[in-house]
Amino acid sequence: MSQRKILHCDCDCFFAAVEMRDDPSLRGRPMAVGGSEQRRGVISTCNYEARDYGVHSAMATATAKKLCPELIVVPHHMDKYRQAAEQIREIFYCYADCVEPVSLDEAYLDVSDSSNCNGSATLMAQEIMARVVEEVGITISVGVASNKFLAKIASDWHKPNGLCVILPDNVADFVLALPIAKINGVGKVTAEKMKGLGVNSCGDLQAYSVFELVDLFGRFGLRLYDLCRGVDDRAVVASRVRKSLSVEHTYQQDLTELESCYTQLPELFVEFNTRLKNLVDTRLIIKHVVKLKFSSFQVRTVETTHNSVPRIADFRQLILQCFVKGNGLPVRLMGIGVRFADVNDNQCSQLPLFSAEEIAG
Ligand code: TTP
Ligand code: MG
Repeated sequence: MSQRKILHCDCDCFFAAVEMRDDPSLRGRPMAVGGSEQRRGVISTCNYEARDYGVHSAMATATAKKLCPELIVVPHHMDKYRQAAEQIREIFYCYADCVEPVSLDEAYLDVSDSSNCNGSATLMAQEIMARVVEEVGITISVGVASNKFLAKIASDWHKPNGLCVILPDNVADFVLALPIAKINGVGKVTAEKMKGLGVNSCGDLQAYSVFELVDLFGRFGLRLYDLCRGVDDRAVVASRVRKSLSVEHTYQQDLTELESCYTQLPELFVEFNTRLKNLVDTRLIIKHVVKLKFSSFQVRTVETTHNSVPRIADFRQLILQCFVKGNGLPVRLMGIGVRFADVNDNQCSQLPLFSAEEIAG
């Protein structure tokens, strides 16, 4: 198998981050999201200031208040968390067709075949982090590695707002010192058993043969044999049909005129087409979309209902409409894309593959 490039992305203190975004007075003070003490509620999550006091997820709010009397506990706003998660997922889809959400705030991306950022997974990770801050207003940590096991450990390594890249050449060294508790599936009981054997790191575990590990840990022993060597062949499994496809670019120098936007369009269009062609051919287009971000950082989008594969002229028309909304402000980012229907939605047509003429046209 050729070297894969996997990203694991996990928002920092997700529910709490959304609450702090919407009420900046909560920033810099210990706060948590959870049920109230009076109703025997529990903490769903807390910010990093509260973690310094020992507060953590699933702790009774009453216990948390004992550890940290000044803790501010905010009730849940699930709609806001879902909306933020949706926005973040759309960002992921700009970098990978293969996105496996694990929970609201966490996903694996297989970017092995992505042409973004000249194929650099590290640059993609940096862009994703910056876009989540800018577009959603919270921070996310990203791990980059050659498999899911290492990528997940990496995303946790420099949390919060951290990026950790484990290059293939460094895997062997990295796992040698890796504490066994970092292995997903090694809970308290297994960890104790390992410690009893003098095993504290993955390096220590490597001294055991696969037979010995199966003897000691049953079926899990097979997996442990691979994991302690940094080996994990699990695929990233895309869990849903994507809802949209778009490409966008932030320009080093703002585009001050409509004409400059038109000049940049062909390059964006070629990239968009390349990505669209890579999708399976049963996808269903329902809308064409153009997004412009102006120098004021205001974002405007224009979309039209269309069942057809967009041509460059369609996007030119939408750019014109969108540019007007900026009241003459220069454009710092331009994006073009399409939205797809749900497979059951019958107001759409099947997406034909592009011909060379269409791309040229
Ligand atoms: P996590 O990613 O586990 O935690 P987190 O994002 O709050 O913090 P970290 O910076 O360590 O990643 O969970 C994501 C969200 O899921 C979390 O914000 C709240 C919710 N959650 C619960 O409601 N109960 C729980 O026990 C856990 C662990 C999480
Ligand atoms: Mg998280």
